[in-house]
Amino acid sequence: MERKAMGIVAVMLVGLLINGCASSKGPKIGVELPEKYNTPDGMVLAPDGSIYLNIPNFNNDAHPAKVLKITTNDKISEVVTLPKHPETGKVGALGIDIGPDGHLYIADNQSMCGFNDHQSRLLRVIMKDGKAVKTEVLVTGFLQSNAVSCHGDSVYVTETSLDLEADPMPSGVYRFKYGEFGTQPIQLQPGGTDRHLLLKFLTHNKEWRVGANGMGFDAEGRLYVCNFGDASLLRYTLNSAGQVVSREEVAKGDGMQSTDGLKICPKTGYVYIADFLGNAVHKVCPESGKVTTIWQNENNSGGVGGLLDKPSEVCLRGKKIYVANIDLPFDDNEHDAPHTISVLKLK
Ligand SMILES: [Ca+2]
Ligand SMILES: [Ca+2]
Ligand SMILES: [Ca+2]
Repeated sequence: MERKAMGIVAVMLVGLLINGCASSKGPKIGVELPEKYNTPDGMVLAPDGSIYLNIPNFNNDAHPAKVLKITTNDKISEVVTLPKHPETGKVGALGIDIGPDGHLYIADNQSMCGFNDHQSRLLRVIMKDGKAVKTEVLVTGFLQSNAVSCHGDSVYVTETSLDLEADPMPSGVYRFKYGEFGTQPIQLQPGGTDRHLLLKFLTHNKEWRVGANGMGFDAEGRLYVCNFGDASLLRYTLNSAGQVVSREEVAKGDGMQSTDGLKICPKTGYVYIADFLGNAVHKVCPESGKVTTIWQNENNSGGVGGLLDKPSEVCLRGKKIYVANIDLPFDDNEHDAPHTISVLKLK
């Protein structure tokens, strides 16, 4: 057996040991992506059962950023090629959600492309009869726009840093009402002074200065936000005017090394979280805050056979958890083929 293959077997065994259970519970490859779709990230389940998937292609941006569709039988097709930022020539598509209007709302994180001068944006892909018609710029001036959630009359966007120099580092969530979007993009004021900023919090981790990341609303309309660097999950209760009236730390650490993308099961309220640093997927009980690790395997699995390879996002569909392996070359990880969406079984 070759050394790499032996390493992979060792990693799989570690995965089994951590999980302490049979291999049938482990991840499998749901979708294997060709090189032209080398970096997957944000996902959202559409009303018709397909999943929309952002492909920012950070790892090899010779290939343009795309939105793909994963059909109910796990086949992929292209929805749209995202337009590049006019000044940077890049587009860093991270979070995605679908509005009540059926259009796609997408965060363009320019910081991930190396541009930290408030060039990040919120985009909208206008959809008609399942086809992309055009892409609009709704908001400019984010430092690091990341997750997107459409809820009620507004679209919410996490800003992963409000100030890259500050320590501890502030980050937060912006809120925009659909009615505010006009022919010209909204231009945000920098540094957390803009009136659209709904909430902010601090990240104390000095090594991983990554703040507000994954986000979602539960069936009661409570807002969950991940604080990536502090490996915590926060929950905010909003009043009918949309203002924050309370904040709780639902979970922190307890097996989580970072909290990246999240999705909430609308039936159980359990919060499913991708853990980029831990190379894991966890679920958090909304009542007790208890963290259950659904799957974890060591770094540098390659993603072979469906093993996690720096997961950044999750998406729930039927009895499955889809996991996007962003596979960024950080934290001793190497970007390598295969490029995958892993699938775990949901109990
Ligand atoms: Ca993320
Ligand atoms: Ca890989
Ligand atoms: Ca890798």
